[in-house]
Amino acid sequence: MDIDQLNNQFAIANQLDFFTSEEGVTMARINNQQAEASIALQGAQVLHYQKKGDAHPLLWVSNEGKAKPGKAARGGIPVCWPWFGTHHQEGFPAHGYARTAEWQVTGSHSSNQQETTITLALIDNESFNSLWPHKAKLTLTVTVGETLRLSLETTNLDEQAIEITEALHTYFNISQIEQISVSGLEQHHYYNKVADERGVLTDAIHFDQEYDRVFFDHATSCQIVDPGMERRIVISKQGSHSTIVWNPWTEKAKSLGDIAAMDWQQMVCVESGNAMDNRITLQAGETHQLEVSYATEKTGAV
Ligand code: TA6
Repeated sequence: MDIDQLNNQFAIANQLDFFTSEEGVTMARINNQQAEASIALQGAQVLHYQKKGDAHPLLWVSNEGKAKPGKAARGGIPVCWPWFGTHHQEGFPAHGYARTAEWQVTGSHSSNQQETTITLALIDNESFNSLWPHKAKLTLTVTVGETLRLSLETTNLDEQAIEITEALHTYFNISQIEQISVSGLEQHHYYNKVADERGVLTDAIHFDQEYDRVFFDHATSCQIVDPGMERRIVISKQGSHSTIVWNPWTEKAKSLGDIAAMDWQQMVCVESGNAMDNRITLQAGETHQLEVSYATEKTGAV
C-alpha cells in the first residue's frame, strides 16, 4: 500500500498520518494531546515516543543506526520473533526475521484526542518459509497516550504445535548508564551471556561493564531509576516470563558498528519477552499475547 492509500484508509485527522522517511522507510506518525510517536512499518518498529510535558523521549535510537530498507534501526523497539537471540543454523538472522520484514497496517482507532491506536500485521508469509517453515499470524497493536502500550499477538495457523521465543527489544533513553539502576528483578534466576554462567540476582542492577542477562520466570513489573533525567520508567507486562537487560559497553558497542563513540552510555535495553527456558508452545489455532506498558514518572532532583 502506498502513502496515499495508507493515509486514505488509516489516517486520523490531527492524530495519525503516514510519510516516507529520508532513508526511504514508510513511517506512521502519531501526535495527540497526551504524546507523540513514530513507527516504521518495516518491522513494526516503534522509533519514538514522548509524553507531552516530559523533557526527554522515552526511547533511544542510534544516530548511526537509522532504519533503512532491509535494516532495522539500532534502537526504538525491535520485534524479536519467531526466535530470540542467535539461531543455531548458520546464516539465520539474529532475533528472527520480523524486525526487517514489511508489515501491513490493518487498523487505526481513536476514541478521543487522548489515545491513538494502530495495528500492524505480519501475515503468514511464504517468503520466510525457508527460515521458519510454519504458518502463523503476528500482529502488533500500539497504543499511544499517557503511557505507551504494545501488544504482540501470535496465532498458530498450522495444524501442528509451534514453538517460539520472542521479545520486544526496547532501547530506553537514559541520562548516563553508570547513574541509573534497574530494580524489580531481584531474586530471579538469570543466564549471564557475557560470563556464560547462571545465577540469582540479589540486588538492584547497577552498570560498570558490558551487561547481558536473561532473567527467567519474571512476569511482573520492573523499573529504570534515572536520577540524571529525574524520572523513573515503569515497565509493566502480561504474557511475558523473561526480562532481558543489556548494555553493550565500549568494546561490544564498537563491534556493532552502528553506535557512535560513547552513545551507548545513553541507552539501556530492558526487554520483555519469552526467551530460552521460557519458550512458548502454541497448539494449532492457539493465540498468545505479550503485552507491555511503559510509564514515566517524574522523581525530581534526588
Ligand atoms: O538482547 C540482548 C542481545 O541479545 C545482545 O546479546 C545483543 O546481541 C543485542 O541483543 C543486540 O542484538 P542485534 O542483533 O540487534 O545486534
